[in-house]
Amino acid sequence: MANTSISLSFLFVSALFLGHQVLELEASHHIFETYQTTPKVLHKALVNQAYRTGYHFQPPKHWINDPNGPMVYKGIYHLFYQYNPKGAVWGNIVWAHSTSRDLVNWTAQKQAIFPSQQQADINECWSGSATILPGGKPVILYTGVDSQEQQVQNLAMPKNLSDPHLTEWIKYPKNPLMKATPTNKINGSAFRDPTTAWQGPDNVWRVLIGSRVNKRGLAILYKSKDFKHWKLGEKPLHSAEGTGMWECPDFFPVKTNGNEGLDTSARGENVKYVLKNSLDDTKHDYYTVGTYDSVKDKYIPGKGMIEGDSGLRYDYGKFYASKTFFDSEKQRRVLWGWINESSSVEDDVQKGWSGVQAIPRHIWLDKSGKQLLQWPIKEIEKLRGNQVKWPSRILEGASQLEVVGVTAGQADIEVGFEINDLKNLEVLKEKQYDPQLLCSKNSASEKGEVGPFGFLTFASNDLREYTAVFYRIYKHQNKHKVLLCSDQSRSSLNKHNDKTTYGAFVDVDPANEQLSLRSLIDRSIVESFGGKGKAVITSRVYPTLAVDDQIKLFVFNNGTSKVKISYLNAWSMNKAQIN
Ligand code: DQQ
Repeated sequence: MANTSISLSFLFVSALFLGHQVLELEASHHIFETYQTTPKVLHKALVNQAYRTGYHFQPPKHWINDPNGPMVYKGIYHLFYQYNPKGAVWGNIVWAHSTSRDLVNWTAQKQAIFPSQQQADINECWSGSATILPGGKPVILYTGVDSQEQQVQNLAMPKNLSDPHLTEWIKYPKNPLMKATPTNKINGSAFRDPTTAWQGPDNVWRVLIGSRVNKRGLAILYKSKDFKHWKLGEKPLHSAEGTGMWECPDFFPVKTNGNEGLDTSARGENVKYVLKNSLDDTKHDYYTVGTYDSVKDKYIPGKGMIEGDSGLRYDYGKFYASKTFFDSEKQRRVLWGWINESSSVEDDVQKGWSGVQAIPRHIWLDKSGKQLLQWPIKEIEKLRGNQVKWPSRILEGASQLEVVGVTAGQADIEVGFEINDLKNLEVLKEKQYDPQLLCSKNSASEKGEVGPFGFLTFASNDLREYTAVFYRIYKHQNKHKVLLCSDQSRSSLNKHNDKTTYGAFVDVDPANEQLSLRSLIDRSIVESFGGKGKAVITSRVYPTLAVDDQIKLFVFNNGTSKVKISYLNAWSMNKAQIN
């Protein structure tokens, strides 16, 4: 009997997959052949759907993934992104392009880079980065998939430098510039996503390409004097065993004092380096902070830095294939990342779209030197509309207060929590804990001592649906340990959504400082910034009851101890003009 049910379910699964013609491909995405073209009927009314975000970047329809080549040129911000012009699933990938004056409102431009060169990118045009050459001329290095399905690196240049929107791009006729050969030991199906290039003290350009050898992730180094002839470095800049394929590496200097950004080629005394890799196996972006020897071309992560999934992450929720750029207009480094979907492929096809870009974040080194801080770019605040402000008040144990007066489904909320009594904390006895696991075991509905307290976002009237973002404070090895969770377990009655609960430890001591929590809520997205940007969690949720004007927002405390709200500011967010 047991055997029969196993084989029946096996048959069912195979049929499902064959029905939709799913092909696996070593490029981090599935190909759903049947869905490569969205039926015409679905093209109608895609923009006004309830779940479409109001101020996150997204084209009117179809699939998007990685942000590519972000930069600022003559005062105009450029965002390119991986795009399927034909459907709401991954495939037919080109570089779509939009421009903006403020990183908030965007105008669509024509496709910038699309397959055209047989030996270089005839199959697809994958991720890459922009570099501003001396004299201010931008160029792009990107991965092409050639006629042999090999990943190669190519160069594209703007056609007309006097056009600040850089609408037309021409490809270097001698592409590809870097490729796998019988002698260089590079695996042409694991060789992609060039970084922004930087110049060393010898004025030679360097660039990194993501790769792997078996389970070891690699950042392959190439060097060039003229940006056209590239030579493979003697060794990768860095590698780490057990991390798998490194996609979309990003390597940049950060100041050890202050939140100003640095040009990617900057060097100096008060500078550390960040290496970020996107792990194809787990779809997480992790980073280390370390030092870079620009003569030996070696990156060394700082003491205690952990490589891989359990290391530091930009975001502990849905956020992948990210990329930073130096914003020379505002002297800051800005981070872009792709928020991948939690809906099923069938739902994506129905909606007619999939994926958005996270709100760009200002990113800099914390004064501890041990981690980065992130904060939504200041410009997003110009979308703030109606404001609600609470005087300081006590949030009793087992209570919840509704935040009335803002559009709960499209809002920006920030609260400061003070905890005066830290005597009765729950104790964590093991040496180490996985924060995500801890959050899934102790969801928002599990009563605690100090916490869970935080927000119930996308809450339905009857609280059958909500996405809870909350803190819970523990004692661990005689220290206070602050856990930030985003609990999706009750986010939707739709069984087909990914409702993984996320978690992160936040390096703050509630005995000495307030615990701040800011969430950007946008129709199906919650981006939450804990500890003033020390830990960030992004969630994508598709409620069935908490939709449009049925969405409610609460501040809640499900712990025994009371918590003081020292401030609460919330705003309704206006819609941005996007594409
Ligand atoms: N997406 C691109 C690749 C990259 C992956 C293809 C990461 O270049 O490695 O769309 O999401």
